[in-house]
Amino acid sequence: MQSDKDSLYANPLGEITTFKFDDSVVNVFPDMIQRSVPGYSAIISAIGLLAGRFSQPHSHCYDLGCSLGAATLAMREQITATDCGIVAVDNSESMVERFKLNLVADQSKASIDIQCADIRAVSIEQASVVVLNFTLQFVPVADRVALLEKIYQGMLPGGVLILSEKLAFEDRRQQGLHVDMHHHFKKMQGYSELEISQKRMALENVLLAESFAVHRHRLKAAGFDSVEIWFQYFNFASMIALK
Ligand code: GEK
Repeated sequence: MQSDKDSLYANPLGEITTFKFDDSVVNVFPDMIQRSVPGYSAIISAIGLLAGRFSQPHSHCYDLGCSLGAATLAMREQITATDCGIVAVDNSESMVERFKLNLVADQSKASIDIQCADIRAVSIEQASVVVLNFTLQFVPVADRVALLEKIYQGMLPGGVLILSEKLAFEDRRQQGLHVDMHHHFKKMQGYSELEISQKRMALENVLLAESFAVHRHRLKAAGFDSVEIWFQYFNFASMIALK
């Protein structure tokens, strides 16, 4: 996907305002997420492969917090089940408008329905695949269990939830190490110390990371009895929860 280079935090900002998924972010988003989330491309490709395996005939696949639709497009390429459509949801109007503008029809079997809505308010029905790719971390902690319960209730037996998140670590040394290594990763991707620290401030209280133990406990409480991490690169991980 084409993208401008992310330089939103390159110059000293007098006041750091809270991070928002607005037009300025949308313009640089593919570059930003690629250079900020270790393993992002590998996760996107694997989401496609998982959708190929888990999508069921006469079902829906959901991409919740779809941004510009990278996971949706990866799923569309791999879904072969009949009457299996993708529902892509994001509450940023800027994201949804750009995704609709970029979306071109192709020969794929799966249809794509893009909705501008809060994922806490959408209904989940007949779901064979549900993707929360770095989205739950932006949902208030108090609302997370209800959202996961709703997803579980709306899923078909044999369905999969793919949950990717920035992780926090209960062990202080592990937390320090992973934060530090992510910082080095971003430097290697060309971000300056100033960009890294201003972005960190903008995300404070917006991106709320939790430990794998907390995620697993909550997923199990929501009904998923089988939960594992299938991918991890420093403090960025992707989990699979099976119904
Ligand atoms: C990808 N999944 O490229 N309802 C709907 N959307 C929301 C909500 C909410 N309550 N909260 C946040 N979002 C994508 C990347 S980005 C991750 C996901 C990142 C949306 C928000 O508008 C943004 O587009 C997305 O979740 C998070 O695979 O930027 O680190």
